[in-house]
Amino acid sequence: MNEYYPFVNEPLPYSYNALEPYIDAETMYFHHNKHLQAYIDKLNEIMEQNPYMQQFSLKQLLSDNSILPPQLKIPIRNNAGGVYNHRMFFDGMCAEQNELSDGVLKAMVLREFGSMERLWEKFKAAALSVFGSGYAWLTYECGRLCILTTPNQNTPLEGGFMPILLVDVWEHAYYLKNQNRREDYLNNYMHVIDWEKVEINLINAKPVFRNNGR
Ligand code: MN3
Repeated sequence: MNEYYPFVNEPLPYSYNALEPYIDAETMYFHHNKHLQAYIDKLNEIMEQNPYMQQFSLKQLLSDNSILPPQLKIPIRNNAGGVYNHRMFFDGMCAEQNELSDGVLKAMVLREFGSMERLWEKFKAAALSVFGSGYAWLTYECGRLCILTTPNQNTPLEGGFMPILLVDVWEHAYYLKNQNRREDYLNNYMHVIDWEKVEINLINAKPVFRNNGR
């Protein structure tokens, strides 16, 4: 995926109806083709008007807001966040149910949560606890897995946490199929998590800047 301006909305790695019956084609189409596209268009517009920003990657824009002029801190957080979060969300799902196989991630989950079921319970509880629009995340930081939530399009990157899994709990992610029933959506989402991708994200997790502002 292109990490630098100009950003492009690349096709999903599966068809719009691939995640049915868990997530419907209409939701996937609007989410990818309208919502993510709007964030990409707006981010490109900001970057076009502020050429100095074009040297930074998407992750860099989100990891250290001291590189951003004051008037761009919120627009970049919202729109670069909207691009980063949606790309990771769509990329982290797959049509073929897959279970986490033995490996580095499973070992960490068992050590820190006791079981996959316990991890999921805690992750789901976090996702249900988000007030309004936002995300629940599984992140990696300093050798530990950590579940956290963010409002709006904020990312854990600005806190130095490296995301490996996220779920979008904005209502647009589920309203067409589940209306206000966020828990139904989460129970469906569980079936389309691409655990192989989550493990790859863990293996590749490293700070964007050497000090990461700390
Ligand atoms: Mn969304």
